[in-house]
Amino acid sequence: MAVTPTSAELDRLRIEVPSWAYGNSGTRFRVFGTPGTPRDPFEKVADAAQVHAHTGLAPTVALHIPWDLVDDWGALRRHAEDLGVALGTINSNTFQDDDYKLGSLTHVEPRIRRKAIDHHLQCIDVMRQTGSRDLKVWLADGTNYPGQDSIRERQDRLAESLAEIYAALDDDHRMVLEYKFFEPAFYHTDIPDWGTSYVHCAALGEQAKVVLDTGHHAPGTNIEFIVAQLLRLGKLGAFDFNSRFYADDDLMVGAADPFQLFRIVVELIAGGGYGDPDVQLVLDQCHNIEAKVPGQIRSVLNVQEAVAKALSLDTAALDAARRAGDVLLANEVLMDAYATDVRPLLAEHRASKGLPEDPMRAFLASGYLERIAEERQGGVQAGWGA
Ligand code: AOS
Ligand code: ZN
Ligand code: ZN
Repeated sequence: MAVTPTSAELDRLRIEVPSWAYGNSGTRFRVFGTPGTPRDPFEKVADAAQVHAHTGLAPTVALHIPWDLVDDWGALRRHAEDLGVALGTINSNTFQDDDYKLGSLTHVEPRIRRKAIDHHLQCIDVMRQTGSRDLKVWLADGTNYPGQDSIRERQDRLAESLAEIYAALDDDHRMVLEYKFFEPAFYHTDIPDWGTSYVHCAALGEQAKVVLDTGHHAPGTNIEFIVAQLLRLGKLGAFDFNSRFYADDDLMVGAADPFQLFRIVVELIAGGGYGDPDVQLVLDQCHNIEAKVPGQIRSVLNVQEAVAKALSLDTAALDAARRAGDVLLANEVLMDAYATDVRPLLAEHRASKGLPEDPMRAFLASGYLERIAEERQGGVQAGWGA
């Protein structure tokens, strides 16, 4: 009872990959090195380009300031273009400086807020040089203890700081505001949920949208509901895809719960967000123990599989079952789509585009990993804990 997705439908998938996924990362216990780790942003972009070359799915690379600071943005941009990709979202960072221990855009001291705002203005300047559309703001701001600071005043300061940054955006820029329910703050977080992000985005204006990171909710949260709601409101700006078992695990998307990923994509399609450039799909992952480039290839393929399954949904049959109040049939129609083995279809689709039928095997056979292990010595950490 499933339908077959068309090639044109499959072709609408675009996934942005994060520069930090190619650097070494780890936990607070240990950062394991990987042979061939990039030593600079140019090498990170080169690794990202391998993902696109083998899958045809990842044409842009998200950058992180200051982790990816370079002297010559034009050179990085040309380097990306020469390798067949483009520079994407610019991520700010106000969480790795002693000044930000008690907050950044929400900090009680005007001097620290000024510094955090200026950092975002610097990011906007970088966007002008990289040709990026989106400024992604994720804040570690929050408190650890009841009474530590005024929750309400922090919201007011946040609104004021965001307004100043928003006012500096060019007309073709967007601010995408990410929420996270806890960590590193453990008592309260200043943007803990989609509602708070939405409230600030709505106050800022049309160019501000919410970022939904799939690892940033309490266990058991119905994420597809949030997707449906934000799409209804025209405020879903981007996804950070990853998967989690416990907290913000940043594991490969689709690894922990492929059924949840499918359900999210079903709502994305139903709400008109699939293939809409205004709803940017981005990976936000850290490959702690697996090789980075294959980890990214696996991730984009997992998203592609979820999309192909969701596109296999017989929406006419589902609609009829819903109208008839046939609970069991509606559920069966949905599960039929999920149970569809889309791998042969995707292999055929790739071949028709001149791509390898099995991108993972093709990449592993290409010798790229061996080459970078030889050429690159002393690669860098992704930035976490750096
Ligand atoms: C942090 O938990 C978030 O997921 C952010 O998206 C963060 O900006 C990203 O992980 C890299 O800095
Ligand atoms: Zn994220
Ligand atoms: Zn996160």
